[in-house]
Amino acid sequence: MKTVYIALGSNLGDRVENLLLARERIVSPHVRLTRASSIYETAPREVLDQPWFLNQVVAAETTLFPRQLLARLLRIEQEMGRRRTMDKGPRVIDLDLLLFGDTVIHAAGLEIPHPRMADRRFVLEPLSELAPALRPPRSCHTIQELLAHVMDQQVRRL
Ligand code: PH2
Ligand code: MG
Ligand code: MG
Repeated sequence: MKTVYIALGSNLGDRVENLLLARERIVSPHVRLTRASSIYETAPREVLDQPWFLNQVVAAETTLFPRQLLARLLRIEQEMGRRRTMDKGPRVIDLDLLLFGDTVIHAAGLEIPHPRMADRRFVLEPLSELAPALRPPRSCHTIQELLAHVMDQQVRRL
């Protein structure tokens, strides 16, 4: 059994409903959601010319392997109508695997810890609600410490 953290994001359609539906779908006999952060409205990063996002982070316990959980998340994105058109562009739902216990993976299509999480307040702010003192594997900083460096990015708690 591993403790994992998953980031949810949506900036198209009914964003609150999309997060809710995704959380419901993540749950299975092999994935138990244990905690959910608040929902944050966040300014788009990287691709700036797109609607504001709602972002949230959930903690889960799973017996799945990382690849199995990733496949499950990608499938939920597809079933919820996500079409991959523009990289980092607008989407109904985005489900990113942030951390998988102490596991480190650098493979095509799967990097854990998530390679950009440390630069993103829209991830660190909700994650810090659940695990402020957590130190990602191979990082010398806690989530709370990482968050202190990205406070210029615009987010507001719903
Ligand atoms: N996701 C991205 C790119 N930019 N910006 C915000 N605020 N929230 C996101 O979830 C997000 C983003 C690519 O996954
Ligand atoms: Mg993403
Ligand atoms: Mg993604």
